[in-house]
Amino acid sequence: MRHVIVLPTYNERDNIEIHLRTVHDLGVPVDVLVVDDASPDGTADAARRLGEELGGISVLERPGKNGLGSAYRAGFERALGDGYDVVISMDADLSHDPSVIPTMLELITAGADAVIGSRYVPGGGTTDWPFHRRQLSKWGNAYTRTALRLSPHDCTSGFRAYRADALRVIDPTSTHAEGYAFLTELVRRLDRAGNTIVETPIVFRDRERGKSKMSGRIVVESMWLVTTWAATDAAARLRGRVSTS
Ligand SMILES: Nc1nc2c(ncn2[C@@H]2O[C@H](COP(=O)(O)OP(=O)(O)OP(=O)(O)O)[C@@H](O)[C@H]2O)c(=O)[nH]1
Ligand SMILES: [Mg+2]
Repeated sequence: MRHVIVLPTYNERDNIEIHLRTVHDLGVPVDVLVVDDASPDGTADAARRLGEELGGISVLERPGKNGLGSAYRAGFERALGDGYDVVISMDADLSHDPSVIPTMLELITAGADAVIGSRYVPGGGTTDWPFHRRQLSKWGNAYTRTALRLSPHDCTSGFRAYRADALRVIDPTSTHAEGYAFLTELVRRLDRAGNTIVETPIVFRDRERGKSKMSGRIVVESMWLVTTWAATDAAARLRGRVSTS
């Protein structure tokens, strides 16, 4: 089985080296595809230098900042085109602990189509986040789960592993979301396509270095898209169909 981590980055120079070294030191055979949006702080160059030293690291550079959803679409397209069997996604700001990766891969081997690193199952959580961020994430997830009738408790976690064949069927390149709503869009599509989605607990740490790219605009996008999808689902149910659009 060939594994790859798709790692979107924007101005993560202070985090990327420690992240890539930690992944390398895990001793798990996994490549890394850094998807960088021309970070002005030189993140892409730092990743390339580490690639020369450690191997197994490639950098997909895009001309400018185009959003997390778009970075994932480009990274997943490249990873699927390159023939990997398992695609892992995670943030590059050290919020996601790479030591969970072996558990995720074991769960895929045991039959899961997708594994979500979840903050909202027993053993999971968040540390250091200010009160308002914790509430936003917790209630945003509760709304998403209820409105879309999804079983996972954490639909916006970016730390995941996917069986490549499951991703191919739902075609991530045809998604639309600009921000982290992309993650909900994928869970919804995976669920509607009948995939087995399991959760494994993660403790999410707030970033210590670099700036957050979270914005009011992408929060509004997420709420708007979830509401729109819920309405589409309700209309489809009335017609006796399953909606994935
Ligand atoms: N290529 C690319 N990466 C991005 C973009 N926006 C965010 N990222 C990266 O995506 C990962 C997750 O970002 P987010 O969690 O949405 O934002 P964040 O800046 O980490 O903010 P916090 O939620 O406060 O941690 C990080 O590695 C970011 O550097 C973007 O527009 N393009
Ligand atoms: Mg982050």
